[in-house]
Amino acid sequence: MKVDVLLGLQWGDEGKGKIVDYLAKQYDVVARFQGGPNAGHTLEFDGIKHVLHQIPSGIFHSHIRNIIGNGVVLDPVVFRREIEGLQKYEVDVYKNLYISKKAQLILPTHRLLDAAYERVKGAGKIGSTLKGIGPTYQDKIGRLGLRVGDIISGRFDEKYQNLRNRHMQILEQLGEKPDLDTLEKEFFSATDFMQNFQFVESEYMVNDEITQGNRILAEGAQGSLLDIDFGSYPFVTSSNTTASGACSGMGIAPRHIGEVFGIFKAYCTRVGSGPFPTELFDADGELMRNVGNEFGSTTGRPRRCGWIDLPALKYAIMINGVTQLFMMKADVLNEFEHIKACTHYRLSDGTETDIFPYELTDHKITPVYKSLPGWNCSLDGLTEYDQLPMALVEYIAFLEESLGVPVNIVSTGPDRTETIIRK
Ligand code: 2SA
Ligand code: MG
Repeated sequence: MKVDVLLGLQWGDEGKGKIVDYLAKQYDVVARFQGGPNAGHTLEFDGIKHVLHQIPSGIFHSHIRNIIGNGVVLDPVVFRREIEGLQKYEVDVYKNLYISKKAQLILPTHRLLDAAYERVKGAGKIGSTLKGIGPTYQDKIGRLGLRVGDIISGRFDEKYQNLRNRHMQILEQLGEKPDLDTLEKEFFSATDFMQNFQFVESEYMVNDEITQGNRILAEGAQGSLLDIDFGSYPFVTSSNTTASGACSGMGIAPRHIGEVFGIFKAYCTRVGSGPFPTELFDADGELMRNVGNEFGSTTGRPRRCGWIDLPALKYAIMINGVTQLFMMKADVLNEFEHIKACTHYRLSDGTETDIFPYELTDHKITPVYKSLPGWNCSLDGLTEYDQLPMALVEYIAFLEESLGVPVNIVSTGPDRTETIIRK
């Protein structure tokens, strides 16, 4: 059996959580392979909205084994809070959740460093979620990090003190003298709590599942344009959010990858700083934000909104090898007379390109738009693709032609049931 990968193709918040939850019935395993508590995956069913940060979105299905892979950076304190939040829902987290021993731990001082680095950057700040993601991956690559397996190594305290002291020196250089007492109590109580869970060699587990013919879904977090290598650097997150991250973040070989599902919104959003060529600063952008409830599900920050960006999408499709597209939040555009799609960028020297530029910020990029008629009606209650309004079908046909990949799912609302499969 192959491992299918599900990824966001924009700057995150495309609706990955909803689709993982929707597709979960077809899988035996759901695994996260990168990111950490910066993610906010929203699932809605039975009138309740759930937001998951580090726990895979298959957790509400009792038949699914959920794995937090080695590529994840895990904050024990956030983990504990998430588990406690799930306890009222009859979710068997002790049985169905597995944590890689090789996942990196986010320390309280990683969070403090994240904030300090952002402060020092001033106007050039990344707009980080301040969850400690960047500093934790820095320590991973710097070969300094602590891993989940260290919690039970017998030398956890010593390893913790070494890294914490190092962090305190840096914080001091940056003019900070934090009091860690409360934070550390909370941290150690959370790492104790974590010991109730199954720590595994997740690479063995995943490969055994493959050998046994079980179906695995790798759940990406953030979006392709936030990828550390291919995103709008330096305004990116610190992990590989693209398909190759699923191999390194779970320990599976490229030949085991099957379908690559690319999730995108019918428009585009971004939270945090950095270039966003199709961003709207007018009433249209405001309408998208309000109708689409475009506020960060981790931080509550208002998300920047704009039209769909085809050069950026094509780039993400290429990097990921996307085999199927899923279009999310079509209903958010119900009220628009016209829908715009950016087909090219016009650069400051007047040339037009559909290549995603090396430095988006170096150019004064003007998006070149194609305008299409809006559908201007509600999508409530529609369950079949052939019930969709003609203008929406034409918008999808235009996207497929431009992007060269079929759109196989259209989401018409946040609830599990508001999902149309194209047969
Ligand atoms: P970080 O925290 O170091 O990874 O931030 C670096 C950049 O990555 C962006 N980023 C995100 N963008 C969209 N959604 C994310 N998750 C949350 C959500 C965000 C929230 O689902 O809404 O609640 O604000 C996410 N996580 C990281 C971030 O904005 C920086 O631009
Ligand atoms: Mg999100």
